[in-house]
Amino acid sequence: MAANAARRAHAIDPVVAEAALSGLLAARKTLPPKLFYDDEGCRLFREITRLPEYYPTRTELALLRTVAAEALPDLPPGSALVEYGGSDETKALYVLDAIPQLQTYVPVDVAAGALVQVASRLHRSRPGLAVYPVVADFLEPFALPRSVRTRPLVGFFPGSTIGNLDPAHATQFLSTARWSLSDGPFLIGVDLPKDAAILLPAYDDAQGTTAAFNRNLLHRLNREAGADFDPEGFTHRAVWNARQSRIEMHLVSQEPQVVHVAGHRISFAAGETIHTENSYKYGVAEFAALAASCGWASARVWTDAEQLFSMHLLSARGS
Ligand code: AVJ
Repeated sequence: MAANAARRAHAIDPVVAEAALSGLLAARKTLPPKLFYDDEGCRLFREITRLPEYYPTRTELALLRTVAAEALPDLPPGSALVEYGGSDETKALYVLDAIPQLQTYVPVDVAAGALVQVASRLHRSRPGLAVYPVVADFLEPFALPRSVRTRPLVGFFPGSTIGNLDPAHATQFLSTARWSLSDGPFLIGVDLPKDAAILLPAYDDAQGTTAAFNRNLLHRLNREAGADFDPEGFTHRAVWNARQSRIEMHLVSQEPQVVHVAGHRISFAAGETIHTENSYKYGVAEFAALAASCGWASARVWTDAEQLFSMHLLSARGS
């Protein structure tokens, strides 16, 4: 039994190892942000959303009250809400509770454990709601359950998660989503560019929760990818890259060190970084132009009074 337990503790998840290695073996080291969201990462992210410095979640929630009441008055009954990255139903409930034509909810996420919890919570709190969780990387094309495919669909992508994609991949995502949603309307939350004095603390909070969230990547690779990182040998760094209108997160190696990941030897110079996340910020006109290049019209846009965050209602052009 002890031997089994030991073997389990060192088991390598090939999907995680492969996702990590493709970035760590490159000349400029990166890790994909989707690796943030294991159980501990999801917990730390929820903690981030409650930080005083992290304005996006609370601003978007306030915005959603208005958006949900105004956005989709003519939606046909029997429509389904498809949420990209639906590992937490809080935001979707604003929409579902305000729009009675939506009796079906399809959260799509890679975090299978979180989806199980979403489904069981909703089963208790909204017994009339049909929930069809889909475990998938929503950046790739995925199949919707048969019983959902025939319904009118509404897309929902809150949180400015689209900011994780560089503009080329965002374009690809928006084009694919138009097809997955069969040209149904798409509500999407987009963080706005703003003063670095607001942006930087949001990604480098006083409590160190964002630093812990960033470092959890290394703990996760130790747990799941046969790695031997010393997570304390790396520090969290957030940078506002104004030219590319994005926040970057990095893990900075504090000294020269050698790390092993799934049998590969990876060496770090002192000060060398692993680039772990981009969070692109788009102005209203800028995002409307990006959407337009993918066949979407920004039919309506809501922003808060301080111009911190935006929500676009996209509708397929020519439909
Ligand atoms: C979930 C991608 C929208 O970019 O603000 C929060 C993730 N990273 N703090 C963001 C995140 C650091 C978040 N998104």
